[in-house]
Amino acid sequence: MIETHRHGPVLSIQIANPPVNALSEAVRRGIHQAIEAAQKDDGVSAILIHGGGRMFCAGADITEFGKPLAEPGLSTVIDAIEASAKPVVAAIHGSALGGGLEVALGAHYRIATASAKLGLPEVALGLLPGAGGTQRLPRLIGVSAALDMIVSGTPISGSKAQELGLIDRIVAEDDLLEEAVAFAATLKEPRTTGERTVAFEADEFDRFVEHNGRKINGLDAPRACIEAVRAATTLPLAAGQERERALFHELMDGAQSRALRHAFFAERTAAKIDDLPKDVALRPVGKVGVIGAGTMGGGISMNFLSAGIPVTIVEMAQEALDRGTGLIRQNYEATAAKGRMTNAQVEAAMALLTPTLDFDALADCDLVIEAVYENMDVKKEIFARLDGIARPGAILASNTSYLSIDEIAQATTRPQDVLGLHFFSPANIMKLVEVVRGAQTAPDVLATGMSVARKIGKVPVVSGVCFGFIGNRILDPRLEGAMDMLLEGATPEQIDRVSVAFGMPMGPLQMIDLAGVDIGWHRDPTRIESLRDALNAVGRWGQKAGGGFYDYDGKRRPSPSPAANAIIDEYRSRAGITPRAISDKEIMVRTMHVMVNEGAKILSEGIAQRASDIDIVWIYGYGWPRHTGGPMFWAQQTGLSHVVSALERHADRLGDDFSLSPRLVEAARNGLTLDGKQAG
Ligand code: 3H9
Repeated sequence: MIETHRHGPVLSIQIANPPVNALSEAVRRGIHQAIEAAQKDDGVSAILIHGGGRMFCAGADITEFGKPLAEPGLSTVIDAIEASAKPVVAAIHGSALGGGLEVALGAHYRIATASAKLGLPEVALGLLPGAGGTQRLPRLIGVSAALDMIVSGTPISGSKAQELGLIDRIVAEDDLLEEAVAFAATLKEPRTTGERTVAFEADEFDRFVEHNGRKINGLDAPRACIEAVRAATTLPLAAGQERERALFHELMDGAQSRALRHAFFAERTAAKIDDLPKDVALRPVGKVGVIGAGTMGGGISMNFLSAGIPVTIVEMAQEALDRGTGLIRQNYEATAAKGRMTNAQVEAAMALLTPTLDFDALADCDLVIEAVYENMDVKKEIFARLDGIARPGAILASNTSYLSIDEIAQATTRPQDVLGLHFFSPANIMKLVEVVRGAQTAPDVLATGMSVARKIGKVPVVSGVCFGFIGNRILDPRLEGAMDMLLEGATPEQIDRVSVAFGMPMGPLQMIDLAGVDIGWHRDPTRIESLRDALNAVGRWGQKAGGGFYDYDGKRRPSPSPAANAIIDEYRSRAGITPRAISDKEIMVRTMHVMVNEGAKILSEGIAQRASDIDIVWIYGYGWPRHTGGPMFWAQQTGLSHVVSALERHADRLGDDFSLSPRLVEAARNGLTLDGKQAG
């Protein structure tokens, strides 16, 4: 776990714990012993700490969290580094994250490559840097810069770190070790960060909170991070660290951190397909075709262009093609205007795009993604045509949100090459891709679908075939519950408020307004068979039309709509329903608990591989609050028996189609998880 070498008077300590050099027990012990031994070795004048493999160190070993701590703790190790009578240099390449950066902060000098990533991402796990990071970082770079790094959790580059005073020298990666040894050999004295005091302005904390209030509202960890940094300004190191430790343990025991740690591992587990051999060879994807230059097709194309993969985009009419291409450019230019892309990068991305009306231009693509509107006949026709021209071995994907990949695959002579790649809107931004596995999808096609999605920066989750796959299948009972409650007497604001208070970015009705009330509408204003029909008939199609369940101003901000409420009232009385008061509790059950029930059904049908995959779908595709861990984790934490009894209590209002999932009931009764394991 630790390798030590002598380079003349310099002792190098290499962390060798692949893949990420996490600071597990053996690593901590190894560093500690090496530092102690070096103190007694007269031949050693300085010490160098660096990481083997692709990075310095990704921090504490997260798999050890929740277990009793084995000595020495990380703080003990880092305090020993700082207390070393011989100068200690940290040489950083790749990433120095969390406890990894804290080790470097304990060192007396820091050298890094320009592209190294230095960060304290603990906040993303619902924690704070618990091994001195909140105390030493502000002593080095000041309060505001330290708060930025600690509260956002976003890493900075080596170059930026040098500007801030966190890094002493920048060195090319190939020369890192050699230069660090040479530098260490010149050092005479240690230089301890802990002895410094923090310079800050009286209103720095208030300004930070004011500026970041919205982002950190309702979250435990950012608040604790700020409090810990504040302690650094008033207390000496040891006392500050004590405060930091107390806050760290409070967070670690809290529900939010448990949920965020679950989400971290859930995301990585989602990449694994249980019944696929690990060594399945991937198909090469060097060129991508996209059919349809609408909002979805354009957004999907952008992901590939941004990753440097050429895209041929096909439309039926020149006007639609021009509009789609124009929108792609406009999106890129907006990103450049915000400083998140250079103009040269915009041009480089656009240069990879080939817009065409010629379907045959897809002949040399390795992957073709169909992104036209949801109509099975249209999709079948496209796939049959594609079958005639795509090169053998090309992967044929549909971006359908609901329709059967198996039926689409049957329109080709090569169903083994067909799968679903379901992107979420806006497709250039939302990170989720449901990779839909048809009955005949070949293992290498599935594995390539997952790999390509990751290559373009997405979080892929495998789904089996069912109406709506994982995400939309679970969405349906949620939307149905919301619509039914409107008819029974709740207002849109009341229903949505419950979801927003829970932490969702918007409620179910705001979501319908965003997606378009008219999605799937028959377009006959005289045929009014549902509340949606009633709104559509008068042009209340949602945000894009300035009104749906809500009214929207020019900035698309919602306000309660007297017009919509009148339509709801009228529809209700026509349906002969007497309005009643509906409690927030009932809204919770009919918009949230019903999702859990549907999720359990999906699990027993084998549509989702595991409960945590469903969590990832909802966190990345629909904005489910990450700090609750996703719907299935949340249900487990709430208590499955509580979920079951709440659903049972409201069963007579959940519609004739509702049934309790036997898997859910059984798990609740036997104290199991939704994956059928013993609940811990
Ligand atoms: C901390 O440091 C607390 C301290 O302040 C105080 C303590 C007292 N531990 O992401 P990848 C695994 S909190 C254990 O696919 P990449 C990961 O699960 C920590 N395991 O690779 C995966 O396993 P598997 C603060 C870890 O190249 C494998 O390594 N640090 C850890 O895309 C590869 O990971 C963080 O929050 C860990 N710390 O990304 C950093 N990290 O193959 C968390 C990773 O079995 N890590 N694994 O699925 C990351 O952000 C990314 O992993 C990293 C590499 C950017 C490093």
